[in-house]
Amino acid sequence: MRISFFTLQTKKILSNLLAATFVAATAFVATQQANGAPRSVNAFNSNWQFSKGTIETITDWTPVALPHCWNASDGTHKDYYRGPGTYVKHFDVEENLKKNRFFIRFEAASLKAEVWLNGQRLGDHRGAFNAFIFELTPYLKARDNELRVVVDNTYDNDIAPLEGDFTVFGGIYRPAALIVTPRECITPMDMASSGVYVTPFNVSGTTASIAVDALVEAESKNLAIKTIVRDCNGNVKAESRTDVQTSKHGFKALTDTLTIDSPQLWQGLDNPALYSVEVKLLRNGKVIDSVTETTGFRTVDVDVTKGLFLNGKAHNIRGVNRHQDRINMGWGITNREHREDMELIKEIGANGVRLAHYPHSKYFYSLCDSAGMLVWAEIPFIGHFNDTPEFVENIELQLRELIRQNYNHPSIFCWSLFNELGGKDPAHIVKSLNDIAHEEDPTRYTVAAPNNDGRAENDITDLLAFNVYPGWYWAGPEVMCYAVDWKYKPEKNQPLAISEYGAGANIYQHAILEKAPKTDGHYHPEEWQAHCHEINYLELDKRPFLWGTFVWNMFDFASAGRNEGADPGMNDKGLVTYDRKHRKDAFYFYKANWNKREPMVHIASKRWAVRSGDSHDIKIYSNCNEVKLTVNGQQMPNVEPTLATFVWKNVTLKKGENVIEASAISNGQTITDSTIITIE
Ligand code: GCB
Repeated sequence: MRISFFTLQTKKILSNLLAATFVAATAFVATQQANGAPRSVNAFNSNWQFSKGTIETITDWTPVALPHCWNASDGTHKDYYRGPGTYVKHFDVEENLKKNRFFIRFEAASLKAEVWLNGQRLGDHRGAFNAFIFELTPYLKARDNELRVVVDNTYDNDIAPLEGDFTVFGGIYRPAALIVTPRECITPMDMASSGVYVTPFNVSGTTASIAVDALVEAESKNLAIKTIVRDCNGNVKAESRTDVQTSKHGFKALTDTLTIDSPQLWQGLDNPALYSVEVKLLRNGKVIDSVTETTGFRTVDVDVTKGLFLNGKAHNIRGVNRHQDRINMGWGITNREHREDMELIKEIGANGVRLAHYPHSKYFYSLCDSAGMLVWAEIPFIGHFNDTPEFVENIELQLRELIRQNYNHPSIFCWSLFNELGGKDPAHIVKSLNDIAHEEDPTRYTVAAPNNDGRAENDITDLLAFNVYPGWYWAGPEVMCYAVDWKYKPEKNQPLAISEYGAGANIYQHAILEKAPKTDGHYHPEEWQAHCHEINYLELDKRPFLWGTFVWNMFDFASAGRNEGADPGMNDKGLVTYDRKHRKDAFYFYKANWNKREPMVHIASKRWAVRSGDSHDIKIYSNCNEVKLTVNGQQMPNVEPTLATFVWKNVTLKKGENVIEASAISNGQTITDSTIITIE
């Protein structure tokens, strides 16, 4: 009985969550127009003209749609185009120019952008990953407006990142929107955030409160907000109206507090319950604008010896890192590719994700909300830095933008301030970033990912994590035990995680090696990656004080400066290939360990179909208790697994074709896998 009730509930929640994802992703458009408020958000992605270069040099234009990335095909070449690119779009305006305000919001443009409307410079934005917005109203005409955006991904001393193991793709690579609001409105001008900040507090199974701040631009008296909190079925759970005015981020803020009885908690993968928070701006009691955001009720506590707790339950993160690029698309991916990535991350069974090394698309954070993934969000402060006011101002801006734009996502539990800093002492910059993160958001942890012990900047953040590669860049994979234990210093009261570990692999290269291949060489056999992860993970899993472990990386990614493995310009440490078509063996090792929902059996090294030698180990990953193996129809004696890995040692294979069949039974259902190994 209990089981079927739970299943029904889960199904219902899942289907509601799909709807919730849609609402979250299209919140501006779908919800704000539906309630009759005059705000509209209009996709502004079609009918752009593009050319590399600046207006003075351009002769030819190409029609493009956003998202657009000009390095889609050369992003893995070491001399990929880094320079300016110009976008122009002509448009008319249907709305009443006098009654409305008009804003252009870009979700990202790399690395910097300068925007003009009808020959008037509106401003610029520096940083490749956050959204930015400009008001068009003063220069807008009813007919034939020209919007021009000059984007430039040339290396810039003042803009982070100054280095990094990834291609800095160029273009307006995320969507754009034309936002039309009434003259008095909830402002979209607070660093391109929604203007509504929702802060859950006093969260427990019996009650939860939220503080709501709506930032408005309005001179009228008699302003108020009405806030309506709904569960994922659309049932109203709390409602309130207030005219309390304060100020926030330099804007007039209308603030309210609401309490929900018996909230469904946002409980990770098991039940990522979401709530919508609709904020209506009222003038003399009449609705003049509204914005809807998504929230979730949860507590995250991290203890230096016991690890991470979600709503009081032990919940150490078993996660992966993600980069945002894709073969033949670069950074110009659509929601379809975001969803495909999320499905793979769900399939492997991860319960958290480090969105490295920079702010990712808001849509992806929303997918994490509805999937129940705990998210590590990050700014691109990587490697070396310039201790100049311009650079420091830029990295501080990127942090504030990340936080304001993504403040309401329940999945995000920490803000990461740097990755592997080197050179001169950056501690004063990290200290200032840490203060900014706490000032912007006192409810979340700060974290960082260094790779060296003993540096002053490592002591600053609330949580700490290290990038470690035993079994790849140094030593054997079993040295993970020392790598972790040397770094674990409970007396410092700074809970520890492993933010990166991993090894490269090419699915067309196969061998059983005794030690790591030459990592900068051209031979990265798939079997070593799997072996390295098995041994690394064995050590990590023995250490419950680690609040998180994050595989580097879920997907292969472009790194134009590399030339190793079989593909130049690539980092091949992904568990899945760059085109997302092939799951490497190490993917199945984690799936067998983490994904308890989908019974599976996977024979490793299937792509190594033709081999020499008459005896081979046969390895199978499975989340079932028992796996049966037959070789050429003959059943092998059962073996005991270690971490969901079943190994039959030295199995004799005949010359020619050998039929290998594996099966397991889970809940009365038989799961099988098979392959043919040809011995030459
Ligand atoms: C690291 C870096 C990451 C690299 C990775 C690697 O420690 O943080 O950006 O891609 O190592 O593969 O070398």
